[in-house]
Amino acid sequence: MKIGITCYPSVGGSGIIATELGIQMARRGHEVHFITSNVPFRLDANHPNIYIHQTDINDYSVFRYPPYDITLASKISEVIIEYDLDVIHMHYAVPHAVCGILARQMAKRDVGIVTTLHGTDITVLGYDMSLVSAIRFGINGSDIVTAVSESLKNQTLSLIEPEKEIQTVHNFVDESYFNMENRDRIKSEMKARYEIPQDTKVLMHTSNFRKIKRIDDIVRAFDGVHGKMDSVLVLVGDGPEMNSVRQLVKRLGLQESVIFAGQQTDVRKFYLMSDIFLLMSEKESFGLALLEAMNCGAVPVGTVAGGISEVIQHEKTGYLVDIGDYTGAGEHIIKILEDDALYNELQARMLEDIRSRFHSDVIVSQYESLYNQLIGEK
Ligand code: GMT
Repeated sequence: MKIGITCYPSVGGSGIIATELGIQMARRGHEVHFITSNVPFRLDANHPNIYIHQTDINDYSVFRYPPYDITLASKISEVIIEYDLDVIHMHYAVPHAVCGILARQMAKRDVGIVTTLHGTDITVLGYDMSLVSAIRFGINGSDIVTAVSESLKNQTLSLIEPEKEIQTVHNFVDESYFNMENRDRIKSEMKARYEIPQDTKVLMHTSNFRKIKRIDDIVRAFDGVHGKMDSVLVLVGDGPEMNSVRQLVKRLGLQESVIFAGQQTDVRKFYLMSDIFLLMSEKESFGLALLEAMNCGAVPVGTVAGGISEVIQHEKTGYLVDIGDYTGAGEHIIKILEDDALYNELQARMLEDIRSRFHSDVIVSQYESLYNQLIGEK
């Protein structure tokens, strides 16, 4: 099969899933064309069967805004024709599904369009009335639409009211990279690097520090834990809330115990160092970082928001609390960290659960059969 993929190439989970899916499809022998504004993060150039087509978004002085969507649609249409693509997979309803539909019209080719909804395109943009028609158009005009969780699917149906059926295809983890190999050694090296005593417990969070991530709640949950046990909080990433998080850490007198590690290219080492991974978001369609951290051995504590409760099975593979319940989160963490037997049971069950529900082979095969279904219909 010849597959085109368009996504936001930045650090976010949607770009990571799109990239990893492309790599896995290429490994299965398909020809994969990334059509993006930049080389996707986590895509190194050495994959046979992978082609990268970069769009140059020119900033002409006559335009107030550079025409990203039109330029991209034009590039996708060129690649459809030049490489005779069978399927294009668009990640995000707006703008990418809309670009895909436009590209197919420009190319005048019978290329199938699969669109995957990742969250922000629905849970944030879906409330913007100026975009609802475009989102609905992108969904209805695609041949197959998937959402990364049941929760996102249901939110899309009620907010956007599309005519198209939406199928849930969960995200997956790249287990060849995010796994527990050398956990003890790397944990000890990382602790030495950050001057954390070897017996100190490590809590961790990583994200793009947007308001919806409620990182203040993570700091407050940590405050509760730190008062009772020897622990540090490691925050990886950067974003708009960074200053206010730093101020809260100062106000609570936690400067010595909170490590701001900033943006990192190798987040795996941080997962391996961590005992607990926290995700306290108020909106979260899935929470890919949870899967990555869990497969590296960190036990998760999260809120019930969106798809988080599809990833964590409460009391079986981690713990869930209501949005804003940092006290409850802190109490769960203390309980887990004080009881080695409970910790080990949770860890074993979560690894087993990821293997059965979120294994890359299982999910990549689901996408592959969707592509095949479209080709069969041509
Ligand atoms: O979480 C973010 O802010 C990044 C965003 C993105 O578009 O990359 O992530 C979304 O897609 C990920 C991959 O499907 C999901 O794991 C995240 O939960 C989702 N983010 C939100 O719904 C806020």
